[in-house]
Amino acid sequence: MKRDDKGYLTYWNDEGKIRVFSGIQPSGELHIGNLLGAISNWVTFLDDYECIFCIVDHHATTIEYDPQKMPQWIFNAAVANMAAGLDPDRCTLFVQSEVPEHTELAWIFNTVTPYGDLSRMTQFKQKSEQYRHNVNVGLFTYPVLQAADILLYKASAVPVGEDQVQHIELAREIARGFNNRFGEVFPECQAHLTQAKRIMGLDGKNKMSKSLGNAIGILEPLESIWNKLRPAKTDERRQRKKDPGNPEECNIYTSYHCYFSPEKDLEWVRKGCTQAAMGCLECKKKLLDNMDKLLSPIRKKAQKYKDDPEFVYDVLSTGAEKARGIAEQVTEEAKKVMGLIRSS
Ligand code: AQP
Repeated sequence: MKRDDKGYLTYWNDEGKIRVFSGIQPSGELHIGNLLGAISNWVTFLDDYECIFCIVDHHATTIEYDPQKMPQWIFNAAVANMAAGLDPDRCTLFVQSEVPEHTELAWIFNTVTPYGDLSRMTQFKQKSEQYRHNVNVGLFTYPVLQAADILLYKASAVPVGEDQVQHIELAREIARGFNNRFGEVFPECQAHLTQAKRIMGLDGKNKMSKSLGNAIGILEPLESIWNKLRPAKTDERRQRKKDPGNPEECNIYTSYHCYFSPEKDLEWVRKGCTQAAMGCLECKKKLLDNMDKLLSPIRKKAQKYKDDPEFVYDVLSTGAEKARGIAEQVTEEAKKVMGLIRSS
């Protein structure tokens, strides 16, 4: 390990590549926020980095869920990730609970994480409000497990959406805490954001989230997307068709940017909206067309994977085996410096 040009302790593998790690929860159908804020960004790392991506099922159990549905969510998450461009030949894709070292390292990190740091985490505050009837310890220590997920692979680069930046900063502090106390084992990981770092939900108020009922699924049929988009909130000034609106304050217009809409479409909305020359429904229909251009190739690819579940499970097993190979070595290294394994 050595310091990068920004001064962060960084790990390069034997081929001189930086390791990338990121995870996604199988807590429901993956949505456009996950696609544009995370997966599309992950794909850009495939060629130049050693990439490890994980379906983090232990994280998804920190909220109430239906155990009957979990296997399907996990399968669907794998399908959506691969269909969105995570080529299994160019990355490691696996399920977190198939590599037990994640939870072992999380316990180790619990002992070097200050309680005060964890209680400052915004996501914990939000989730403990959202799930008042089930504020479990796992929800509180979620960022410690996340630090273990990343550092178990000595990953230095972590592509995430904006909501996760605070957790990645904490993971870096945990690495420093461990290294200072026991010796240099873990890199100082850094978050890498996409342009679409916070996709808003259809309510126009909150970030798009699986659990807030404001999301559009990556694999959702077009008709169902339209049923959600049609009543979605627009700029309040455009309550009546003849009132001019302010596109910059409209969630529908700002969403246009996310679907790689051509400049001519943006211009069409700006003009039509400010001059009250078109209705919100017309604007939403064009948005639906643009969404379909982005999503229909992904849906087609996903169908192929759904028709071949054996292939999907094979990718996940191979991924878990590869991940375990690294995870076992790094855990052993950490335990040795902690005096938990005799160093021969
Ligand atoms: N709306 C979003 N905009 C941009 N990025 C997003 N991400 C999630 N929502 C948005 C990014 O997707 C990655 C995986 O997220 P996750 O599924 O593990 O957890 P999450 O952020 O908690 O997603 P949800 O949908 O909000 O899940 P629930 O409702 O179950 O809590 C992360 O990199 C995240 O930043």
